[in-house]
Amino acid sequence: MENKIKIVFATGNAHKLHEINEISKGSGVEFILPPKGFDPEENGTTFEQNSYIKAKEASRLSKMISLADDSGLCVEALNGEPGIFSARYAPTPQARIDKLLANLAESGNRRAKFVCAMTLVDESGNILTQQIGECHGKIAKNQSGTNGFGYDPVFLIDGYDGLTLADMSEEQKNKISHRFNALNKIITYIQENLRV
Ligand code: ITT
Repeated sequence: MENKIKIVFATGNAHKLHEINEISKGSGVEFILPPKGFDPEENGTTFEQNSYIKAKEASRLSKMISLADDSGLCVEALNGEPGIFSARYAPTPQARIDKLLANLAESGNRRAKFVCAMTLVDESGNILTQQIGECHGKIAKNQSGTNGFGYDPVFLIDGYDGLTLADMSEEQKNKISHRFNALNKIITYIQENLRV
């Protein structure tokens, strides 16, 4: 029986937890939800700061090694918006997509990237490592696909022939996403330093 290391994943977003447990399958690491009462104020000004705030709060509550993911969509023609405000851009996932498409309606430049900043802290909240993952593409004119979450139905990833992330299977997305790129580096750190 594999002896897994358990790490708290500091999130209230079940989609993220599902994706990171899929990406890390077979690595010897299992991510679990934070204790009840986890509700940090994300008042940082960068993805890195907000991921640290979340990881630190999870370790304070759990007294365990904790990882957080702060992520979002940065659109060139909107000066990087919605960025760290991606989850708060409008009240519902569909309203956020509608607002994004409306704000880009007149723009000839639809380039965008997803960014994921991950911070791993020890049981006392000290930073062990911080890693960034990105994936690049552009915003579709119309939404397509039902997989994934958030802005996936309007994100056309470079090199995948007009497919949005929501058109792709979960397995495909999890091999190329910003979250995959950040988590891979975190897993390597854990395997090299925390004796999985
Ligand atoms: P936690 O803070 O509790 O982890 P959250 O959803 O509020 O959950 P963030 O503050 O990091 O997380 O905001 C991330 C938002 O960025 C997310 O709600 C989506 O709108 C968007 N996003 C991030 N990763 C995404 C992905 O893989 N696909 C689509 N949208 C994504």
